[in-house]
Amino acid sequence: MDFSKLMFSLAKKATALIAALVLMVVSADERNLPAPDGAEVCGKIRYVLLDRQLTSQGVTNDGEYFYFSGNKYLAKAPITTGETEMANWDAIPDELEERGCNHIGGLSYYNGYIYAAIEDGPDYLNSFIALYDAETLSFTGTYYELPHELHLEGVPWCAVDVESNCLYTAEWSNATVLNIFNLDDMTLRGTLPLSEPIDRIQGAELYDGKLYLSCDEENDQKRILTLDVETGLIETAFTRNVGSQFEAEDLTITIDEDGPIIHVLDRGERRKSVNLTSYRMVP
Ligand SMILES: [Ca+2]
Repeated sequence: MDFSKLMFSLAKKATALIAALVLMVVSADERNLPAPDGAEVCGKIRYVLLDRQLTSQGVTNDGEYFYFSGNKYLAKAPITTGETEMANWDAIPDELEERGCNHIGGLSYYNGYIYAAIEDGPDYLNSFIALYDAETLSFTGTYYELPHELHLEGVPWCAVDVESNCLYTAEWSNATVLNIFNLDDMTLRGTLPLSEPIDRIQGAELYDGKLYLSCDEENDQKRILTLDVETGLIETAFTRNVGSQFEAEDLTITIDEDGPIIHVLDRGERRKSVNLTSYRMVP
């Protein structure tokens, strides 16, 4: 083995060792988290070090891969292992960076594309949906500007509805309506009044006629809400009890023979990990 290969192999081993140590610390730190109400935890993946940067904001899936976003990054990991195996470290296109964009938020997969919500915090004057090739994670060249008057605090998430051929967004703070855009050209189809305002929603995905919403409440509950896309009715699906030391981020849903599994990202500032926790709802 030549010297550079030896150094690379040593560096990889050292990184794996550090990751194992960090994982041990964060796992021990989470021992006493309370159980959720209305759901059971059926899996948890912890991401640390570089993987934590890649996975800290958005998540979606195509049945085979999870797709993640960090502030400026995209990554993918097989659902079976959860191990990141491809990344785009410069995912915000130049034309959107020139408009001040610095944050890729929630993701939604459809038909070979990742639909990504991109915004320009802290000004929040420019909100976009950008399309990425799910196979390569590269930007397709297609993006759409969203109306500012419906996104006064940016666009934290988006969710595709295949059946209705549309994409949903909402305001981040105290949203009173759901925004509905035609998927083909992102023109506004309309807005749906909600049965009650929803606050601090960080991510969403559609399952069986309802949007499941990840709510970053400023308490320990971090509920998952449902929004009926026909009626606008808001209900609590289950309560995660994750703790306020985590920031709830995006979610995604997979389906197996026993029904839906809801996978939710949480970003721990103090705990130095991003967790993807999988829940199965119980009656
Ligand atoms: Ca999502």
